Amino acid sequence: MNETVTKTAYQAEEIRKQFPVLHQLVNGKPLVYFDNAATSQKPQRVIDALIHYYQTDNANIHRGAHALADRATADYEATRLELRKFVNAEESEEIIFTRGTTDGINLVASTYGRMAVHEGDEVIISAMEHHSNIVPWQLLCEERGAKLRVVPVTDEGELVYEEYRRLLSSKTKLVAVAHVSNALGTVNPIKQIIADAHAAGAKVLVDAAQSCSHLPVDVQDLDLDFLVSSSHKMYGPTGTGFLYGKRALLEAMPPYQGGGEMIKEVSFEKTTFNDIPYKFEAGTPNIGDVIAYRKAVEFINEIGREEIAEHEDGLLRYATEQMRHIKGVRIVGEASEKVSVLSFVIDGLHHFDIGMMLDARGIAVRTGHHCAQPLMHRLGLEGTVRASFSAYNTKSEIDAFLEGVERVSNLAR
Ligand code: 7TS
Repeated sequence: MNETVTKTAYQAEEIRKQFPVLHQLVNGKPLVYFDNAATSQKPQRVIDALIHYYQTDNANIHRGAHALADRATADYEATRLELRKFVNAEESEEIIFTRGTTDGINLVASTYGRMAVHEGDEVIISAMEHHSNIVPWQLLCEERGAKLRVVPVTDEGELVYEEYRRLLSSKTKLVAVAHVSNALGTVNPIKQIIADAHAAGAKVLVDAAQSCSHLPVDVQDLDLDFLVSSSHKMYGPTGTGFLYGKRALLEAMPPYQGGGEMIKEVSFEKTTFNDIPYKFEAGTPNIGDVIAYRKAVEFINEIGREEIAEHEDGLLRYATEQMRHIKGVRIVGEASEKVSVLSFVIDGLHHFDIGMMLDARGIAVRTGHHCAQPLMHRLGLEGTVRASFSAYNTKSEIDAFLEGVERVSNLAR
């Protein structure tokens, strides 16, 4: 018997309809939103969930003895269950809500870091990290008398893998690396990075801020120790995100912040801490945004990450190919594995000016160092123009962008 699998065509136009913000004119032109690596737009269901919470369920969670508190608690915890599935964690207690990626990295640096990193130890990061995956480790290393080691990158924007292997040693306590570079779109070989770190006896934190909404991430398959991400880059609200940590590690770690919710019993003599995940969720959390976050995950799941990745890859390939024909344009970041980010410079023009001229045509991009100054320094640049694509972007938007870039580039010829 022949089984035919029919795949439905990707419906970018249908997906766009779910995003009210996309349907507007900017400077008299239809908005082309290519600043998705900074933050993605939100589908109507996320906005509705936020309004619904404040209109009908607003209450503090885990403590009230009334219907509203029960509903809010159930919805808040439902997001944790959804995220457990999303990253394939073994248990939902391994998902900790944070304010976002930065908060998650600081949490791990302040707790696991202080517990495991001592004088003479080493923490490895890469030269393509976002500042939020550099500075917390720098602070930790300074405090502990430890050394921060940096894996260099090639001109194409890939890790120099042999150098990573060389840096790993029994002194390495932690490797903290981005799954995807926000400035270049490089996808790092995290499975191999994790396996090599484990062989050296080190734990690994993966910064998935730029990958979660584009690529499947399976923490058990990766045997990952810590994963951090932000809701707002995954079609969800700002102000929340999550940390995944292996149960044994989270249980061994000291608390991050002290306060309500994270305790079992408090007396002036001794406080006993709550179980995970609550041990790391001191104080009233960002309830409404966490609740709405589930709708964002649901949106991604409905389309499918493989489908989203394939669509974005098509856009990236098309845009990259066409950009090569535009005089004066130089693409920055030519890694063999990339997702959704096209960084470039134009000879004779400052990136800020390019951004302003594109904005005048309704095209939103980011310009500058992208919070990755050491990477820009390595590449000999002050900054780039970055276009970053998402599930709702279309080929005709790329065409509008290409026309804009060509016009802008012609000004310098
Ligand atoms: N790590 C990476 C790889 C990121 O891209 C970002 C944000 C962060 C960490 C920090 O995330 P936050 O949600 O805690 O701020 N990146 C960007 C960007 O590329 N443009 O604006 C923010």
